[in-house]
Amino acid sequence: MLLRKTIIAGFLISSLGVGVANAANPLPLPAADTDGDGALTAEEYVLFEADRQFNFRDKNKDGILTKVEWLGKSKSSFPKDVWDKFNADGDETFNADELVSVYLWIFGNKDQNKDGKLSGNELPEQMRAKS
Ligand SMILES: [Ca+2]
Ligand SMILES: [Ca+2]
Ligand SMILES: [Ca+2]
Repeated sequence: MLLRKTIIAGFLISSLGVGVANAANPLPLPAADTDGDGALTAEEYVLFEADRQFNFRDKNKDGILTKVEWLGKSKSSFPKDVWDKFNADGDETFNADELVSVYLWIFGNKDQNKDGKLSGNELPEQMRAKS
């Protein structure tokens, strides 16, 4: 099971790496929903999304997510606000702990009924199961 997850993760990363429309790629819910119950727990969401975003944003693939890489070309103030809020140690990089905090926070915002899971309309649009 662990090996299978590793393979799937590797596949996702390599396929995301060459795409031009990374952020817009439709991501099937099953990729993140590791226990297959149709909902995402905080752990499922954060592990999947933090990993995906890290690989997407680490442009020079040095395994370090710098402030410049995090901010990207976005014109909105959101990435900057997130950076200021979660760069706990005040350096110029987002480490794994900080990134996990970011996505836990985003998870909390998405979990509107506060049941600890994302389901139905709470899921990111591209992760919603087709009905
Ligand atoms: Ca699940
Ligand atoms: Ca980097
Ligand atoms: Ca930091």
